[in-house]
Amino acid sequence: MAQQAADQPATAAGENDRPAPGVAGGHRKAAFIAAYDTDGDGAVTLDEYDAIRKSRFDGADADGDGALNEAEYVAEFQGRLDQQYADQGLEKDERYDRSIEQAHVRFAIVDRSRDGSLSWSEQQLVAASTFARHDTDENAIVNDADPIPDPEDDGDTGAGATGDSNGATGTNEG
Ligand SMILES: [Ca+2]
Ligand SMILES: [Ca+2]
Ligand SMILES: [Ca+2]
Repeated sequence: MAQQAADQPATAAGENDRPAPGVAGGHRKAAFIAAYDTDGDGAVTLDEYDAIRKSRFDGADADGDGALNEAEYVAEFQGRLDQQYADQGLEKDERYDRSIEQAHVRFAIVDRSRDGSLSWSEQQLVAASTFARHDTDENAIVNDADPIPDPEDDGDTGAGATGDSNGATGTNEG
């Protein structure tokens, strides 16, 4: 009864390789659905996904040149990070700074042409791989029917499929 939980619910510890609470939540389908299910039917279609991404992309494109430079990209990420910290009543901390650093690193990765500019088509490449990661039954809809290859809940899959380039494809998605 008075047992202390060994695993603290605090978000601050133990997830060093994850960007931040809920940020770009590549691994968690539920978070993905919550973030992109515009019409609230419990499923995320490609249309819903693209629409949100496009408006976010356009919103981040401060100078309106149709692409995101590193500052625009990081600012967009930072805006969402700030919101998450505010929502969770967290103070900015080391983890926050690290998340921002990671956003800079991610920009270098997603800017495939390495011209310092993230075009919408580059962004779409990232989006496609992120969506595909959740849409495990490949029907262009992410919903409860998609088996989760992440042994986080009951671990009956044992797939251990979270090891790929974590964060690298998470980019702007969350
Ligand atoms: Ca939907
Ligand atoms: Ca721009
Ligand atoms: Ca699916």
